[in-house]
Amino acid sequence: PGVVTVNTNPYEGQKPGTSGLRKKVKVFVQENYTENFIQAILDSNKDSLVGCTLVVGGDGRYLVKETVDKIIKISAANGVGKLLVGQNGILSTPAVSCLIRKYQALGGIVLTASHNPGGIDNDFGIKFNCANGGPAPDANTNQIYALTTAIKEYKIVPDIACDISKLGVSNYEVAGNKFTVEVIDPVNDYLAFMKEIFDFAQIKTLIQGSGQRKPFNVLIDSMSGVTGPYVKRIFIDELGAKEANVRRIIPLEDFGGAHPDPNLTYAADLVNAVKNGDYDLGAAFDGDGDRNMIIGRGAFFVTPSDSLAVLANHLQHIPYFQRTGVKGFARSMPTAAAVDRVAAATGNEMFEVPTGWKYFGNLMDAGRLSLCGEESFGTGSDHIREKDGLWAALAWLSVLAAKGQSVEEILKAHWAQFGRNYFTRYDYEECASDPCNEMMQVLEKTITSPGFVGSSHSSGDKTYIVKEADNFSYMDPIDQSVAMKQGLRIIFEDGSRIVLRLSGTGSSGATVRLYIDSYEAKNVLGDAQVMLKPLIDVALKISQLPKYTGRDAPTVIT
Ligand code: VG1
Ligand code: CO
Repeated sequence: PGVVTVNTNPYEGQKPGTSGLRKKVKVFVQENYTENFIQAILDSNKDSLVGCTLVVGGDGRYLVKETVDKIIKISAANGVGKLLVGQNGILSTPAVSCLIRKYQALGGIVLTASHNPGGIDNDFGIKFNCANGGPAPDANTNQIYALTTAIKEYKIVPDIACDISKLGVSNYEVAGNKFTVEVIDPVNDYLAFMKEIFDFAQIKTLIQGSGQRKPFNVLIDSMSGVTGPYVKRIFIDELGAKEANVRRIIPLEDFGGAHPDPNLTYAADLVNAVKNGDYDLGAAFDGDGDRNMIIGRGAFFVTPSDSLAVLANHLQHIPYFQRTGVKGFARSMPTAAAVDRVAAATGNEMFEVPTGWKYFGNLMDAGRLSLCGEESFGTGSDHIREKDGLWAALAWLSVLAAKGQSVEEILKAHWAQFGRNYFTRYDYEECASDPCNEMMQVLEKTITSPGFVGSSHSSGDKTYIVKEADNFSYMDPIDQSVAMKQGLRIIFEDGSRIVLRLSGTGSSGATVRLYIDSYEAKNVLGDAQVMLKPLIDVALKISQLPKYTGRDAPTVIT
């Protein structure tokens, strides 16, 4: 087959956000829109492209298959040596990361808009991951963006027809070079890796019950996202769970019309099922399989910040960490600081990075970070370079098996030992962009003005005195790269924090995220919404959020 060069014009706005380029499907289907972006990704790797291997797959949403086809044709034309493609275009984000590392690929192209709704009227996304398996760092995504603004042509081999529904290897000759597409089982390599990391026999005994212990009844919800086939193989085929222990395990192009985001709002039906049923643990994953929500019996909710801290405190129960040792912990800035207390107690290094998994990669590559997480239902370790929903559920089951306690007992023991960081996040989704940008500008000015540090703010019988306030910036300790303007922070003298930032993953309008974190050493059994009410009031007052957004209530509360 022959290479064709197609003239094209740049599109505005192909700037990757927190995690890749995410837009409405109708944006991606514009003539050459997707082709331009793929060519820019390949051009950003020009020096090592010829003969390289790339991993390609996505979360099963609408447009994944068509886009895989375009990637095959454009890769062939640009000298790529081999593509590893998930069957039917299916690969979870953590599986892509695993495959890139295992097969020493140059990188991977992940087709997902994660937790955003899918289908013809909803979102699609394209993300590039590097050779370490992690999301491309800012320098690389900036370069990709720059290339999209100047693109004049792309190369394609229109005549390659590769059936990605069938496993196997197809070889082509393109301009005298060999080009190979290998369609692989999406689960095999990932499953093999999970079996190295965890003690499957121990988890199976927990789930099936043994002698004096009754079966530990789980309810695992794939939310019609990509984790379905992984959940089936791992939980049913390997760990002996029953069909009744899993839900929504067939990936659907529109996620069944649902919002594949594992939180209390969008996974409310799982929460209700666990609340009203005889379950010891409920877990849900997002569209692309990197997020997780963990709830215990009676739908006892584990905040992702607490989940990170509990796992940090129990890594010795997981075979992988018995082998590698524990090198350090990290969290994103808005994530509650519960894990910091575990780091202090265990003498581990602790890092605070901006929002987005790409900021953890360098620390892992340098051997300084074993476990990290984000408040946005992301937990993971240095086994790969993405957050990993299924890994988190298996990590929890390992801890539960080793401790022989319930989720709630483990949390309560944790709070008794370390105190509790109460945390909540308010999301105001799809607001008008201009007033939100103005709000952030005005607020930044307010909190960085002379006199703001030291000022006191009251609500009810609580008074908070500002100790520090800024727009968070981060210097990577490994390569000294700097990320500026990562979120407005107000830190009070008692350690409580208010954080405000605009989402970088939405596809229309602005989403405002308000994060509240407050520590209590003794009073650990309260209700987070009640405990944090005064701070929330202070945050709404200082930011004037209701005025700027026109909203008197958030879309989602976590
Ligand atoms: C959100 C989360 C962030 C996460 C990112 C990607 O970003 O807040 O913690 O890393 O999504 O997750 P933002 O910019 O919208 O706040 V995923 O599962 O969408 O890849
Ligand atoms: Co995701």
